[in-house]
Amino acid sequence: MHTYTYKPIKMSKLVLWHLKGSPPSWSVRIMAQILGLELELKEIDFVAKEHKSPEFKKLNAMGTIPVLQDGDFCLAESHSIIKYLLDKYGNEEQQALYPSEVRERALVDQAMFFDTGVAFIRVKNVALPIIFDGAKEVTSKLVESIEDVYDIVEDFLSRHQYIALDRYTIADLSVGTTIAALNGTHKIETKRYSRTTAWLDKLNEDAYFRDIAVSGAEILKDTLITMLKKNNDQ
Ligand SMILES: N[C@@H](CCC(=O)N[C@@H](CS)C(=O)NCC(=O)O)C(=O)O
Repeated sequence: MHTYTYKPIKMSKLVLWHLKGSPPSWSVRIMAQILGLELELKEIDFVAKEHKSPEFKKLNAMGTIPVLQDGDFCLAESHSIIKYLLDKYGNEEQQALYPSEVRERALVDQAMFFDTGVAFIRVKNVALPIIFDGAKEVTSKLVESIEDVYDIVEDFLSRHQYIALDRYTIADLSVGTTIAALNGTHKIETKRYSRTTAWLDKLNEDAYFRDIAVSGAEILKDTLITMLKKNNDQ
């Protein structure tokens, strides 16, 4: 008689340090939903600067969120985290979200780096001075910098149906969450940015995007409005 050894699939608990009002955290959570992964969410106290504490910096010296812990493996930076989750846990069909064909991948990377190096910086330039430095308004210069991002997104979308290619990729996830956040700060003019509006509507058809990014953008917007009011009352 044969004896079989039962070998469970090895999967460590995935922990995500996040914040409900943080766009890069939304993109990681949506990616996890797409892949059917359960995340143990640990929310940090952003206003109390928990992300700059020595304890947190042991996880991520950059002092930014999100941070993923997969067993003893720790990774910061949402774009790296999304790629890691897809590489490690995505099935063959899901791998198409980050294509292997050289030029397709380059276009996805272009949009991902645009997100991390340009678009998301504009969210930070608006939010951090309001949260930490008592800023009393979103200046016209900041509004211009947001419209500059909308112009770039509109241009990307004039070349392809989605942000990088003619199909949905991980870049839509990253840029989409950033644009959802910016839209909460400075509303996208439908007529001027018709392609961006239509693309965001398409992203919103997805329940995961709606549940996490749209509700997260409301939380971020409410936080900023409350802080602006407080800064102006002082
Ligand atoms: N490119 C990074 C940006 C992460 C980031 O800046 N997160 C914000 C919160 S939404 C943060 O931690 N800000 C604190 C800081 O920049 O000091 C990513 O995609 O993970």
